[in-house]
Amino acid sequence: MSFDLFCRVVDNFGDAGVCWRLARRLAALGQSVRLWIDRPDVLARLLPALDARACGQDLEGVRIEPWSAAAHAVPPRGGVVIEAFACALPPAYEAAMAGRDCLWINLEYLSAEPWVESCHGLPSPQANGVPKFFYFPGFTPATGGLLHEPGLRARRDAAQSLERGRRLQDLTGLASTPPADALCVLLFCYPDAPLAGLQAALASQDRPVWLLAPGGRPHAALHDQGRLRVMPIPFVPQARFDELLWCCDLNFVRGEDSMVRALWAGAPLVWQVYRQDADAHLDKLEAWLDRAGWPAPAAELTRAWNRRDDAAVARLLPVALREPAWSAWGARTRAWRDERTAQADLGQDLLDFCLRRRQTR
Ligand code: TRH
Repeated sequence: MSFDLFCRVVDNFGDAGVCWRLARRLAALGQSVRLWIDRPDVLARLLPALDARACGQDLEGVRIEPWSAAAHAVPPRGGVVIEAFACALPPAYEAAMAGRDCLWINLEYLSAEPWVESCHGLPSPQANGVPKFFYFPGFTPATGGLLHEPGLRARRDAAQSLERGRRLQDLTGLASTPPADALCVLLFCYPDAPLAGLQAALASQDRPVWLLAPGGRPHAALHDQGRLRVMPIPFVPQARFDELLWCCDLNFVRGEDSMVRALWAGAPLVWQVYRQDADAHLDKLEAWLDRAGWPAPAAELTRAWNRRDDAAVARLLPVALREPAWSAWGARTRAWRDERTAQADLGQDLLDFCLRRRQTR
């Protein structure tokens, strides 16, 4: 099938990151895919081979086009148009869909909330008569699932059989490598995270701690202290982001895409949810924690991290890092990962969904 995937960047890297991952996945499943994006410059941070000023480029089996070119584009006859995160299609393109027998998918943001199951797959009748459906990613078989590429586990296991210091150096260009007994922590968070609390907690550890901060200078609250080393590292291409997670014992991640990838990595993770109006993100966080099933110190730490409570983070992180909480946190993360990877991945599930809709017409 032919897919046209439309993406507008609202903020940060997540919109581009999820759309690019889905586009690649559909292409890997043998589909013909065009990705229309309003901020190729943001995608180029994740995909350095992309020339953000080019008018159309083929990369990894996907045709990447600037949003502006969609005004004159013809929708694929009998194909699928994915409107990511309710981005609103270009009006001329939308008008042309009716005569081209298209299927229209509204791809929603990921949420662990239970209501997602009852909305996934619902039709959304349109004035122009084009069949449109809601498609919700999620954490249960009654949702659209999560993006998960075949062979990921084997790649992770192969990488982790190699010495960690070498892998880190190869990824980041760091001159030195962490001691074998170091706790390696990745820090990918929003600027308002409670970093003073993190600093206090990590500096109090009686073992070496390496805090890896991608993308430029870390916040002034973070500095070498005691056995803590703060290591600024480059922002790595998305294709190698998993490898960075696989190097770390604990991953602080934010938004949707890095959270899912940290789950696949299987090490304990702390998630900072993207803030929304009226604190709607806190409901999302609680629903996610319900499914995560963390031991209490890890769940409380995650809440404190999202409340931006420095004192609580300084108190709770050392508890979560101590036994028996630490082993329980790791075991539960791996169990949750294994449950979720047993489910069909979002790319395959979306393709099957579209094929079924085509057959029932
Ligand atoms: O950048 P984000 O905060 O994006 C957010 C969220 O997706 C949020 O839910 C959404 O509503 C908002 O944008 C508009 O977090 P996210 O989703 O984890 O995306 C980050 C991407 O950056 C992800 O694809 C991983 C990638 N990345 C790299 O490729 N290299 C790196 O070095 C790092 C740190 C991240």
